[in-house]
Amino acid sequence: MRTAITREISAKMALCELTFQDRQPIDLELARIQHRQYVACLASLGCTVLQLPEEPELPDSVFVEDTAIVLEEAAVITRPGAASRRPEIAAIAQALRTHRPLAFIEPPGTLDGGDVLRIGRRVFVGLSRRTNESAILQLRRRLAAYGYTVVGVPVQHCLHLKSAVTEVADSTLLINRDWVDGEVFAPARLIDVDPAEPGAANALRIGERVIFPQAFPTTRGHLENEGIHVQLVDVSELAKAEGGVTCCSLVFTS
Ligand code: CIR
Repeated sequence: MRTAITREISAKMALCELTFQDRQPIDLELARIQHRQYVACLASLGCTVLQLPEEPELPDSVFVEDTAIVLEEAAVITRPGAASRRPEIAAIAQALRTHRPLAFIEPPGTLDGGDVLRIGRRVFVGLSRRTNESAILQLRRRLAAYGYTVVGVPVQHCLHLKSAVTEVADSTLLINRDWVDGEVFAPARLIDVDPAEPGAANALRIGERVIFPQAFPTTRGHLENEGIHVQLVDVSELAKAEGGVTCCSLVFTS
């Protein structure tokens, strides 16, 4: 059984944090429709969706991935790198409390869940604008008890590690090697994004399928040529807030 925690879009999403993109008008109504379709997609792939209510005052609160790392043994509540996002964690900790024992990233650590890519017992953590060495050290100490190795990975030109690389099948990664070095993930098989679609590495694996944005048809072809089953979603409005498909849910086995 898989559970997916999601949260409804904030009425103030237009005031979201932006780092690598210019601000563009966001059609809130369309964003909400797209988000409902994303949630329906999760449900159609067998997830039990736990949709949290809107947090009207927290513009980025739909991007729940950044607030926690959920492993089988425990959940680590993050301390997001953008101060505006720190109030997002309270409701997430509340929602996760009944599913996992909780641990917390403490100051001066900052960490966004979008920087965390778990592959088996290895946990790769992007050293990004949002995530720092202190948080990586804290995570390493916490997760060593459960037998995980935590590896810091420099990323460039993108917001998070998972903007640059995600897992699309067992030991198979979709990657933009201009943004992250592929060698640290050896021996994983690497599928490259199309050079004309640099933002295409963010895919959300649910079992044997991958939720993937409609906006990247050539990379979609690369995935399908490698035997990956793709479930398309239109997330154009969420993308204007610098969000992708992984960031709108926290998926874990229950
Ligand atoms: C932010 O800058 O924090 C949000 N506007 C976007 C967060 C996207 N999160 C993710 O990809 N994990």
